[in-house]
Amino acid sequence: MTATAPARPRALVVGVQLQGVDDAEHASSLTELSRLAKTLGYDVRAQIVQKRTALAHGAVVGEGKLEELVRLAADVDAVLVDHEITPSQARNLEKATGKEVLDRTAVILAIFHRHARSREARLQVELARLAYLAPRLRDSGVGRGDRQGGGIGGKGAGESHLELDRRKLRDRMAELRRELEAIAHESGTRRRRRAEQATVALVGYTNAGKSSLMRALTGSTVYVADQLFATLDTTVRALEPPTRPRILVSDTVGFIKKLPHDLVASFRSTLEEARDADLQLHVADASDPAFRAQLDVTRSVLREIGAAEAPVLLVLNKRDRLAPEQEAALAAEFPDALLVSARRPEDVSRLREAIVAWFERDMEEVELLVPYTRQRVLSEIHESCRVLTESHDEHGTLVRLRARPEVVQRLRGSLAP
Ligand SMILES: Nc1nc2c(ncn2[C@@H]2O[C@H](COP(=O)(O)OP(=O)(O)OP(=O)(O)O)[C@@H](O)[C@H]2O)c(=O)[nH]1
Ligand SMILES: [Mg+2]
Repeated sequence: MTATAPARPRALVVGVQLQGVDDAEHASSLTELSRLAKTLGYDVRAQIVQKRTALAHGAVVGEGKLEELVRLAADVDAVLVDHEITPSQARNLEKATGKEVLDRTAVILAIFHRHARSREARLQVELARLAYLAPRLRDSGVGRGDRQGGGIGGKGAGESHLELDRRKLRDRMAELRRELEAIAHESGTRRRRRAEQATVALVGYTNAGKSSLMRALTGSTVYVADQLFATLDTTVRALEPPTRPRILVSDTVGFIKKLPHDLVASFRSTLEEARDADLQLHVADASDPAFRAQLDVTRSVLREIGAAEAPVLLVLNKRDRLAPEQEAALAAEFPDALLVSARRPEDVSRLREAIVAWFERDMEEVELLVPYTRQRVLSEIHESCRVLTESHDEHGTLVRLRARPEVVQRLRGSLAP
């Protein structure tokens, strides 16, 4: 007999279409939850949609739908709801179906938990998970007495147990915040040291191709996968082939619709890389029919974290999947965007040139005399400027260079008598 791979857990995906949400938007949100489920390893067996005017207090779906849902849930291991649901709604659904119930936020948190690699990402995810858990703890007090053996203490003892849990949770969250602050302080220092350098941040919806472009632009080997939230950690690398001065590119976590607020909050320091960049490359998957809505989501998350001030270059990626007429239509609709494929080296060079040209526009061309007694400044110049010509006279080295205004200002300062 041949061994079979362990069966993947099966899931039922439940969509709730609220009034005012159109069919296309609802469908794309539901497809997205299925992809999130797949990323988490689920085999999505069925979908069910309930139209509602608003989410009722106790129940996620109406009574008629609930019957259908219970029937479909019999064949799966988990029920995934495309909405943030209340603890009591989750409990009611769990009771009715006898299956584990996860809402969209829980699914996203589980993916983040699985994909976090660096210490910072792990701490950030843990903090977000505890923040998600905290209000849910209150409601799950039922049955806690059992765990203390015999339930003799009854309700009162259960409550004190719950109090203890809550205090532990609060303490752990405070500890996590402290640790994250220390790390943020460190990376802030590192960022400030880079402040004078030209920096570009790749931002955009999850799966848009940020890491693929990062690889192509910098020759780095960051992780690329057809998964949602493949990247959680920020990577910074210099543009390749190297420019003078060098340009640093950073790749970071992507965004998604209905991104849990606590998750955004706990990833704030990771996202500061995007906030402080001189230029943001907003990458979108132009082959995804929902990419326009994804552009909006990314923009609003950037606003939320205060990172909407940086200049943006729109990069419409995956053009290899488009028909020529689709490409033409997009070029007309987004005249300022760069239409590329991370898989085409000629497109990557074009993108690289656009980045270099962008910084070039900003640069000043000046001539500086570096006295022979200050030759150390010369190596600084070679590090942070593009040297055009260099000649020597009796006073020192005369350098013609191009550099960013703040660099010129600093050099002038350090050359001042
Ligand atoms: N056809 C095609 N596929 C691409 C292109 N760019 C990226 N991909 C694929 O799209 C998927 C996602 O790419 P990533 O580079 O991991 O995307 P990302 O934006 O970093 O995603 P997250 O880290 O999850 O936010 C992978 O399967 C890539 O191979 C492209 O230009 N054309
Ligand atoms: Mg990535």
